[in-house]
Amino acid sequence: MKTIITFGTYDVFHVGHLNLLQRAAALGDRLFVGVSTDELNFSKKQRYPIYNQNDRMKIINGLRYVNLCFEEESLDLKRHYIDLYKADVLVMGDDWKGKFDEFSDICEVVYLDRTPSVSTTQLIEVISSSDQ
Ligand code: C2G
Repeated sequence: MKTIITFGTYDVFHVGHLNLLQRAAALGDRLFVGVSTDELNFSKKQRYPIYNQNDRMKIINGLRYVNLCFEEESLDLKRHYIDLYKADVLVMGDDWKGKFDEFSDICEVVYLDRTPSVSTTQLIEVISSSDQ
């Protein structure tokens, strides 16, 4: 049984997120997803996500590619989560390229190409400007 683990915020869920999760799931037998908490986002960006963590987790949990979804409470706990869930492969989008190579002593680390031309930040800008 090959377990894949990945992490993200998945705010204003879009096709780039789905592509990443679909391709991550295809690398193994089951996919576990750490969804960053609202507090973790606030501490990183000084703002809360548009969708709260319960809704973001509900969306991720509802996807056919995802077998388990858990709260990522701190960016510094990745090693702990990889151990806890006995993950064989850590997958991240290539905006994180090289950032998680330190975990290659306990699992395989794979960076997948991001989907071009779609991002939560850009969606928020488009939606808020069409509001005026
Ligand atoms: N992604 C992608 N293509 C896009 C946008 C995002 O492949 N156009 C991927 C990202 O590379 C990431 C995943 O979708 O692997 C989730 O993206 P974010 O929600 O932006 O995650 P992020 O805030 O970068 O993760 O420990 C990491 C943290 O949880 C933060």
